[in-house]
Formats: sequence, structure tokens, C-alpha cells
Amino acid sequence: MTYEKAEAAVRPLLSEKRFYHSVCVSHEAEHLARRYGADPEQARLAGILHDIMKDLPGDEQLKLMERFGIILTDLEHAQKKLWHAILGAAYIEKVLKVRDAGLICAVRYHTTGRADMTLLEKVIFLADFISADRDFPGVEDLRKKAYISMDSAIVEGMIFTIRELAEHNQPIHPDTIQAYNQLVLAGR
Ligand code: DGI
Ligand code: FE
Ligand code: FE
Ligand code: FE
Repeated sequence: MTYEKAEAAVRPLLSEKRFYHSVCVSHEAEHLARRYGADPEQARLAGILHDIMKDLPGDEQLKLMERFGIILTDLEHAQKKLWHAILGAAYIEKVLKVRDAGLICAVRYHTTGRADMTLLEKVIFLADFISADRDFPGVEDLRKKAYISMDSAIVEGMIFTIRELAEHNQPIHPDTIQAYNQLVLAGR
């Protein structure tokens, strides 16, 4: 799939704001890929596709997941924000006929991360955090850190998310915990 085809597939499915975010993530992913030796074209493509199902209403997301035979864990079912990544991966495979398993996994794990993330998965996870449209406190520092040490920047992003979730009494997906633990232990 070419970038142009991916962009054309994504555009009608997203709000203007979410589409702009996806373009920003794509751009950031391309830069991170160059910095860390991932494939810039694959990163660009994964970036534009990563939130493809994000603006679909929840009930339609559930229906599509059922049609694709996706079984959610109780935690995943309870966390609506996790659906678009799981569904997005299946959608690009089954509807857009993406055959690149690495690209599909980058979409699949862009929200939670996971243990043993590939370089591309890390690039997309981080690009989603630091893309030009993001403006949370500390994003400037994280942007700089992202180009110094990818793993430390990912850990910092995960700490931010885990803290936020815990403060609001939300569960934390086991994939996020495993990714966090692995990166922290490896960084010692
Ligand atoms: O789709 P985006 O808004 O661009 O970003 P995203 O796909 O990374 O979604 C982030 C949201 O997902 C954020 O509000 C936290 C929420 N979330 C819910 N449960 C979990 C979670 N994020 C992680 N990493 N782990 C969870 O268990
Ligand atoms: Fe640029
Ligand atoms: Fe997302
Ligand atoms: Fe995103």
C-alpha cells in the first residue's frame, strides 16, 4: 500500500482534527525512523493508519470487532479507548488488505505498547506521544528526549499514562505494565 492510498482511506473515516493528528504522527514517525534506523516509509504508513478506527462510534466499533471475530478481555472491554487500536489492526488487514505484519502490529500496540516491542512499534508509540499537535505539559522535554534515548522517552510517556489512569481509578492494561517493566529493567 502506498502512503497516498492509505491517506485516502483514512481521511473519510476521521474528523479533521484526528486526521491532522494522524498526519503529524506520520511525519514524526518518519523522523524517528530515520533517527533510529527503522524503515521511514513503513513508519510513515503506520503513522497515517494508526488511529483509523478512532472516530467510529463505540457501538459500531464493537459490531465490527464481532464481525472480525475479535474477543476482548474483560479489561479491554471495559476500556473503550483501547478498542480503536485492536480494531484498527484488524481493519487494515481485512479491509485495506495490508499484508505487512509488522505494520499491523504497530497499529495494534500503539496505545498500550507491549513487551518485546519492535523498533517500528516503538517509533509509532512514541510518535503518537510527541507529534506536533500534542501540547501536554512536558511535551517539549519529551520531544528532545525522544531523539536522545527512545526507550527512556517511552518509559517517561508510560509513567505519564499509568499515573493518569491510576489517578482516575482506571485499570492499566497488562501489555502496558509488561512493556514498562521490561524497559525499566533494561535501562538499569
Ligand atoms: O488515540 P490517541 O488519543 O492518539 O492516543 P492513544 O491511542 O495512545 O490513546 C491514549 C488513551 O488511551 C489515553 O487516554 C489513555 C488510554 N488508555 C486506557 N487504558 C490504557 C490506556 N493507555 C495505556 N497505555 N494503557 C492502558 O491500559
Ligand atoms: Fe520534517
Ligand atoms: Fe490511538
Ligand atoms: Fe494517535
